[in-house]
Amino acid sequence: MIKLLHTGDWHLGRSYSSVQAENPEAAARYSGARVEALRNLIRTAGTEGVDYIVAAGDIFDSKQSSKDFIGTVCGILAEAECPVIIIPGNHDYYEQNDPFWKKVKDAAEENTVILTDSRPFEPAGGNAVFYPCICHDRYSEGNALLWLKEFKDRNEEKVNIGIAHGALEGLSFDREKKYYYMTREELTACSMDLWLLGHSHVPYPNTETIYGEGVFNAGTHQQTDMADRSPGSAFIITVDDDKQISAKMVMTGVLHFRRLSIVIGRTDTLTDKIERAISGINGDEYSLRIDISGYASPEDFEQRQAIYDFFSSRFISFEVTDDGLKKQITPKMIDAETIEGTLENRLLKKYTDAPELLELAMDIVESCRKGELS
Ligand SMILES: [Mn+2]
Repeated sequence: MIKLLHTGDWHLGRSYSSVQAENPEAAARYSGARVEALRNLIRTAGTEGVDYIVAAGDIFDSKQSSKDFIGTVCGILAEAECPVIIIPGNHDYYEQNDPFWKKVKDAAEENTVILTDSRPFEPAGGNAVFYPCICHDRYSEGNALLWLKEFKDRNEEKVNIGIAHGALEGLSFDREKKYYYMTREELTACSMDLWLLGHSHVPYPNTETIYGEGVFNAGTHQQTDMADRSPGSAFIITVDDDKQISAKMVMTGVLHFRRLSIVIGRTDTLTDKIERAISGINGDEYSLRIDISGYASPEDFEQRQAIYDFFSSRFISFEVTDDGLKKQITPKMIDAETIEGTLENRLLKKYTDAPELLELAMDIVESCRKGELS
């Protein structure tokens, strides 16, 4: 039996430059979270007692990382009680005599195995053989599986595990097929017992019923940004002596991004409605984007920025989009626009419970006055 932790897409050193200008504090937290989540992951591997940690590429966000930062990362990996097996991805791809990866290899401790050649790696005393498929560029229309398809010398006594980085058919959005695109058919053709992939930040599979197929995409260990729907996780995968596969997901992320959408009704106050939507969400760990629509009271509508600002300090980041929020039309406003007791005044007041109809009715009244209605 072997038990391993499958991870990838750490994107360490990601600078969040687009957040930097607006909110430098948040940018620093996002960058730091990727490192913190890695510490978390190493601890989890220890608790689970895995035989290996396998990271399927995009360890570093770019090949610009400083020597100091590389040292920090290698120090964290050295804390693991088992071998950490790493392959480059398309962000940190491997070139011939690569100076960046040389720096990483120099800084790495003994337990860290950096595979940069497409050839089998058989850890001594273990029950597994790893077959890394290496990215040599940022983009590639062909994937890196070719050598393995042609490879004849599999070790049938052991568990054969393929490791690759690229877009998996049906999971990654790669319409132009330029990110080492891999079909399931191609993976199957390599006759591996298990495939450990990286690239898409979303983990796959997401249900226990398909774990047995043996194709996994790790997903990122720390949710990347608002556009990323992944939970920040890793897989603990067990292959028993009959090569039966079982797996579970473990959570490793330390920060989260969440989108909420709320609709303000006629009797709601903006503050209460937001308060209710965010209740139970720990602001120290969350960046929120709230989409607000509906009808706010005139007071709330005028004060809305101050209301948002009041909440904003409670979260790492708090963004609001309220293009769909409108100012409610009140009886007072109807009386200001029309003469009390007239037909139009009475008509409009009939709709005060239905802001959408009232808005329409108001438009009609205005159009009639201007003689625009035809
Ligand atoms: Mn990638």
